[in-house]
Amino acid sequence: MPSRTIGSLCESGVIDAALKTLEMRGIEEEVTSFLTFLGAQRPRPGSVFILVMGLTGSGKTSFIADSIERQDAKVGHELESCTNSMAVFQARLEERDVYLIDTPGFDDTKWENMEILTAIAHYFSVSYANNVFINGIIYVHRISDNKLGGAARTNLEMLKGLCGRDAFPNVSVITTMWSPDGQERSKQEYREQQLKDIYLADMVKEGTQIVRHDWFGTMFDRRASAKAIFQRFFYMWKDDQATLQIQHEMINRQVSLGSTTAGRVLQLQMLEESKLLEKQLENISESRASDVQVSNESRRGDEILGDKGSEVRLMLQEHHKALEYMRLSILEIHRRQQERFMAQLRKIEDGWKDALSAKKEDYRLLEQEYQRHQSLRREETIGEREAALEKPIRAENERHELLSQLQEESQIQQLALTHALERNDDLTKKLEDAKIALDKKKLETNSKLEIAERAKQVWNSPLSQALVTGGLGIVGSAITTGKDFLQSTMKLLTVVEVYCAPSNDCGVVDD
Ligand SMILES: Nc1nc2c(ncn2[C@@H]2O[C@H](COP(=O)(O)OP(=O)(O)OP(=O)(O)O)[C@@H](O)[C@H]2O)c(=O)[nH]1
Ligand SMILES: [Mg+2]
Repeated sequence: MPSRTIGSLCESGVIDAALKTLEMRGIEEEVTSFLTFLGAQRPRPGSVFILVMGLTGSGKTSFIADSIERQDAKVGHELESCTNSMAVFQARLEERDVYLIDTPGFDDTKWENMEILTAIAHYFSVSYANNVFINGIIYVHRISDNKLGGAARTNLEMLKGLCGRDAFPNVSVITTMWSPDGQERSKQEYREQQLKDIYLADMVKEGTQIVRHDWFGTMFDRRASAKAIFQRFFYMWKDDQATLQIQHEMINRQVSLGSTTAGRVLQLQMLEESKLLEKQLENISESRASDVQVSNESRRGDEILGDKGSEVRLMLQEHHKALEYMRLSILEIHRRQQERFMAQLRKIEDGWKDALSAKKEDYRLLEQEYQRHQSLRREETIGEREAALEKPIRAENERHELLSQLQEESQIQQLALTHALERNDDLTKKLEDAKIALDKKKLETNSKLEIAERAKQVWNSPLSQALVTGGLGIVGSAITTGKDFLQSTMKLLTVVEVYCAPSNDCGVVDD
């Protein structure tokens, strides 16, 4: 397989798909854990259930993730919209299944608190009704908060109302976000003391423990601290069971949510807030009525007041709706929660289906693109192959042409060579003939020279002197006419030979 870059993996969606698979596995696991917590799926014997509560941002999820080494506990997904942001994480410890139930924190907006309380009351009641018992409760408290007011106070009140006195020994308050040293730490230590002595005094008296999640430096230190705290409580709680007050009230006593201790705390706060909202609305109306001057400025002010009035009215409506909800029995809450759960699930399912259709369309387009690319590639390949085939053919043809040219040239050269050879033969023959002729000539000349030499000797001999007179005329005329000396000499010799014929040496020399 060819190596692929991260970039190409991202583009092809491989990483996306892998992450989605992990997320799906996470969702599947979380649903299973959630169902086990509700008792819809039987927990294994010895399973330990721990409820984790605390203000938003106090460090609940981080603590869960660190204490059971489940960093994926931080992954939030769509399912939380079904479970009102409640999530259950499972781990194995000492050969037991441990379930940590992460809950949303109560805050300043009371009608939202109502939703949170309804969800907690509902799920914990269902769980209890199905014989699933809570072993321990961890309450995470941010020690860095300046004062214990507003949402922090509501949270503590709700904690007490939900757990009840009987469950106080099973509660551990974990303080987070400690400063390492200095003045801030002194203030935090003072706040911790206040918690023990004032705000949580009743709980501490009943056995609630307050511990510091006091770590500085690395993530490793943070995890080590969380693990140590968690293990300490795990050994304390693993064989203990606590019935939360809200469970007892809603299941055993079958009271409405508004009649539970936690419900009453919230109801009281909501009524107080409703009164404040009504007062605000009254003030707004009065301000608008007294504003008689019709100027641009006052008109703008009136608009603002009108907007504020609508906002307050809407909040009041939510409050009344929430207070209405308080009167519902657990069965009615259960029915409504179930409806809500199913509606959310359908929404998620629709979202997933839409996403699937979009993915299918993506895939179809991709497939189309791929096919188009393949056919192009095929055409290209054929073209390339043809070109590849054409190349040697062309080369072969060129070679062929060159060969014929060479052959032609070679034939011409051969012919020329043959001609040349023939000519050469001719010339050789001619040369030989010439040579023979030359040799002959040489011989002739030599012999003639010899004769001439001899003639000279004869000329110089005393006898020839005697003959000079007779022959002188001939030699003289030869010289004067410029004729070949040899010819003259020959003639002369002929004369001499005539005279010398009887004896070759004529005996003249000897004489
Ligand atoms: N300094 C410090 N930061 C912490 C500590 N515990 C958690 N945090 C940080 O606080 C922030 C909130 O932590 P979470 O664990 O998400 O808080 P939470 O209570 O689950 O918040 P919600 O889910 O919104 O209710 C994160 O950025 C954490 O990293 C701690 O002990 N010290
Ligand atoms: Mg959280």
